[in-house]
Amino acid sequence: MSQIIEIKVPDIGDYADVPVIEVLVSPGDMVEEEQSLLSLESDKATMDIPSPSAGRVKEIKVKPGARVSQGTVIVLLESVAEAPLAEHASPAQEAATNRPQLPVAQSIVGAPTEQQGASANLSPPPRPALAPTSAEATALTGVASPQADRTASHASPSVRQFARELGVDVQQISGSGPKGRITQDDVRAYIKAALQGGLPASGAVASGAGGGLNLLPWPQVAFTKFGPVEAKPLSRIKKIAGANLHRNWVMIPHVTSNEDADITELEAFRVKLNQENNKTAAKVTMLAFLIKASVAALKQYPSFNTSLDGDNLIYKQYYHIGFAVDTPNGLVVPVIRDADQKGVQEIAQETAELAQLAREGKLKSDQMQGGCFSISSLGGIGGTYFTPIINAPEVAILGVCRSALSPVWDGQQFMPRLMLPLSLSYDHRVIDGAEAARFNAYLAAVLADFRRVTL
Ligand code: CAO
Repeated sequence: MSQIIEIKVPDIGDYADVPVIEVLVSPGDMVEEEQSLLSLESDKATMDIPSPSAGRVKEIKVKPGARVSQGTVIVLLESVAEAPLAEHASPAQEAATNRPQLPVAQSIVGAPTEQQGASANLSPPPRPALAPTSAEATALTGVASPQADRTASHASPSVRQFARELGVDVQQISGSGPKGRITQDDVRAYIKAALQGGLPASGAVASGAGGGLNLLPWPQVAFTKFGPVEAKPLSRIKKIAGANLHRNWVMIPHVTSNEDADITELEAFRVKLNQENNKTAAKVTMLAFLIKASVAALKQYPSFNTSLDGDNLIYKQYYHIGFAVDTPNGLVVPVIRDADQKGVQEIAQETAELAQLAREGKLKSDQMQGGCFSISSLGGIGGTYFTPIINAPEVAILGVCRSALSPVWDGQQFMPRLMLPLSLSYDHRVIDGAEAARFNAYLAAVLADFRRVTL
């Protein structure tokens, strides 16, 4: 005997008028008890509404975009208790049936978040919402995807629809909007990266094939619960630099190799030069020597002066060196063009001018383009070693910290030597560890005896 059941939105806590963002079943579908029927998304949480019993979907009463509250009728279900689901269900339905019904609290580990807090009040417990059904994931990849480790993504219905139209799994996208919300630009950036070969097919993650990051959503913390706070927007430079740094950190397999260069003689020479210089000449800086020494090392080890382009390595025959400048608005990297054709004094003059323009926010975009290799010098500030992030599409970056007098064994005794800590981060897809150690050793040798630059 079959009967028609009106399925209504259950108690969803304090939420009302919550938008339906996805209807997960169609009329005629067989569903099992607890199978998700549709997804709702409030500004705090996403949740799936499960079917209270097994049966066949007779009619769907809501469409994506409709707003529902507790008690709204969403589906008419013909209960067919005796119907053997396995015989009736299509493969897609089976896959959808396999969609895990974990409460969010179970699917997210780590510190509790607002999202978890919100979810915890919901009854029935919300699902790891809005993951595409297994059927969708299968369609994308051809591989059925266990989703027990999937977590909720935040995106508006229009962004979800946009992503669906393009065949993108929003679960794979990191949101850059408020509270980690996924924007249309995030979807576009994801597709762009995927097209450039930087990302795996979206299903590879779900299928456990080893690609992608499959990260938990960003923790949503109500900081005001813990004390007074003030929200300030990130500067434009920070936003742009942050997105670039993030991409570079995630997409490039970094290794950092450290070395100490004995700059005792070089520093004495630098000080002497500055004493001799007339007042109009720019101060000769350690940075200018480092740029010149880096050019010598790039010439000696040309694989450091390359960029990856698919399966090709582009070897550059020019030497444009970028240097990081710390400005009130964030980090920028102006570029000294043709550093191989310039003297240390000229490089010092140019770095000073570019750094000044950077601090005044007056750098033109062409003054930040075309770099082959970058130097990030924290020497004037302090530190010993650090891990600079490679400035893609370059393949290496040199981090420099503060030089310090150290006791160095000369074979007979310890001598006080001025040692400069160097940290070379390199793209391990392009450069091997031994090559990096050789590059560093060569660079240190040039800095120890700057006459080697002429070789
Ligand atoms: N060890 C010891 N002292 C150093 C040094 C080093 N490696 N490098 C510079 N100094 C000293 C200089 O001798 C100078 O001292 P005096 O004022 O007594 O002459 C002082 O530090 C300032 O140095 P500088 O005027 O030569 O400037 P700089 O070349 O060190 O720095 C610039 C220029 C643009 C690199 C710097 O201003 C800057 O912005 N650095 C920060 C870069 C950054 O943020 N990197 C992190 C990016 S994250 O990867």
